[in-house]
Amino acid sequence: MRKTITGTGGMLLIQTLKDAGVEYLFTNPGSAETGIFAALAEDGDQKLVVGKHEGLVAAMADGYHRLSGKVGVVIAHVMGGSYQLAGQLFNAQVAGSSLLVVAGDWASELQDYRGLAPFPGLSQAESMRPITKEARAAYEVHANPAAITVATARALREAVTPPTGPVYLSISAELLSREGLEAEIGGAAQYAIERPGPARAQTVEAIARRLGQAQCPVLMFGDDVWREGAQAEAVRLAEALEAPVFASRQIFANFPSRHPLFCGMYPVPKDFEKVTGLKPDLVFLVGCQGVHGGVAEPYVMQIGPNPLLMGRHYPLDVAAQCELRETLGNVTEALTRLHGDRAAGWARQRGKVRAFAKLLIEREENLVREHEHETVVHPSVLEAHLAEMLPKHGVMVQESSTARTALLPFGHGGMAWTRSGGGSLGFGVGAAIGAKIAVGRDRPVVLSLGDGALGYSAAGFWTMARYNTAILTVVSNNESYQIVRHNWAKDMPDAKMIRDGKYPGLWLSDPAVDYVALARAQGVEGERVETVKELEPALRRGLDVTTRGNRPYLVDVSVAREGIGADSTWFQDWRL
Ligand SMILES: Cc1ncc(C[n+]2csc(CCOP(=O)(O)OP(=O)(O)O)c2C)c(N)n1
Ligand SMILES: [Mg+2]
Repeated sequence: MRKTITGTGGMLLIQTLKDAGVEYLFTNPGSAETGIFAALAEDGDQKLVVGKHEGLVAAMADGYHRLSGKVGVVIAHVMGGSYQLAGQLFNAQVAGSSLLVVAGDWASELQDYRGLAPFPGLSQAESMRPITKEARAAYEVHANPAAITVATARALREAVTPPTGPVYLSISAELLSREGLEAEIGGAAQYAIERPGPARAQTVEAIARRLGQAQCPVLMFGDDVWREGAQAEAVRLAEALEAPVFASRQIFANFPSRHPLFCGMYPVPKDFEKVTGLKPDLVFLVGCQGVHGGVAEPYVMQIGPNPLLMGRHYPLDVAAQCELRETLGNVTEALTRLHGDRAAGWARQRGKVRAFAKLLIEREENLVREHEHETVVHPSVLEAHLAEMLPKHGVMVQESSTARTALLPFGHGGMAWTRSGGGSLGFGVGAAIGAKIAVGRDRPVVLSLGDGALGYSAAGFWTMARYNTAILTVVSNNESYQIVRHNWAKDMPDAKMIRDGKYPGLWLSDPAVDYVALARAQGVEGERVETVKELEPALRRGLDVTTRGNRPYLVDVSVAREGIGADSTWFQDWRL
């Protein structure tokens, strides 16, 4: 129903958000948004979640969106604050997260520069545009109050329409606090556009025919499989085909990581052919944002609701923009219909695929056995403990580059899992808070992050304590930016720094950071683990405090450094 509303610009905005069902506002406030906060003080229906850095705030909204499916709404500050938010908005853009960022705007025709506002000649919305959905979804409202409600409804709709992504909305600070404005809002406008339907019958047939003819079809399930809740259908297709499933860089566990057909990361490794005797001759990408790197298989099919990144650097033989649940169901059904007896033989013909998947797990289990009696916690030993102890109905937010996870049961039937997407560090703490707000008290949330990653969002424990988001934080503390050391050695194996074990900028100790004290100073209790013996009791306490006690807790685990340069504690030692 349409209705006319009156009040300040801030009230019009808050009313529109409320009308759209927005419950939480993630924020770091400033004085260009006076009108918004004045409106909130009068209304008070929506829950504010305050973060002490904009990066945290954006990550909170993103974590909330990912686990709730709802739009994460951020009230941010003008240019200076918005730029501080940019690293995490970048992650949201890559991930395709539905976020709405609203900021006050000090642009004025009389005075073209004001502190914190964009430099003369630039506009705030334009400055944020490259990190919005498709690098185009940044809007501004300057003069017309009626546009506040229209632009907000439009931004919410943009954020959830495929390709989904973050939208930025700049609203004149003066309009936000001006009194006596009038605008229309209304349910009749609706906030969503109906999504694409299932693929056409002839496309389904073409896909099923080729899948059935392939000697070894490779399946890849992307994040739209998770978003559309098509994980069960993905499993059924893989099982009907007895086909190997690989993952590309993705932000959700779209296929169960402990399923006997899950074969690890794409591209298909060389030893796959050796172990299975099968040569992959077709790849079927389902709901993926494309592939990172090359595509080796000679035949490529891709389906999903978002065509933006389909076939950008590889050919497409069959491709369709469509929803996934019903389409996958239809493909599976067509397989048996079209291939009859042949279909029954696939399990035998590709029986070794399960052997390959099993080999990956066995390798990991052997690593655990090799290290379980050492005093220092090896990453594989931490992994094995987490795999055994974490409840299956929980959620893991991961921001740890070299922590191991092959043994953890993520995906359909196991834990929900998410990671940043864009790789811009500073995601973890905020995202875990948002995720916990989304899933509520009954589902445990575990944040697994590196010591390096933690440094980018170290002010977030205060938010955890303030709103009592009972998250178990597990730090893989190797006192270094370990993955960067590994990457440098891969990129320049003959460089002097690699030969001498001198890695500038990667050693994070000297002085060591006391992460337990860091959390405690902000209201979150925790403990440090230095030996394998202490690990299990500490994790048990952590799980107990967070689940039964409903309070956040941190376990800072000192883990062994691995790989090249593991012994190097060198740093450029100069001081004033
Ligand atoms: C915002 C940002 N700055 C810098 C980097 C580069 N970078 C990638 S991984 C990494 C180190 C991560 O260290 P840690 O979280 O301790 O994980 P580890 O590799 O030690 O397991 C850095 C600095 C980045 N990805 N994002
Ligand atoms: Mg580290």
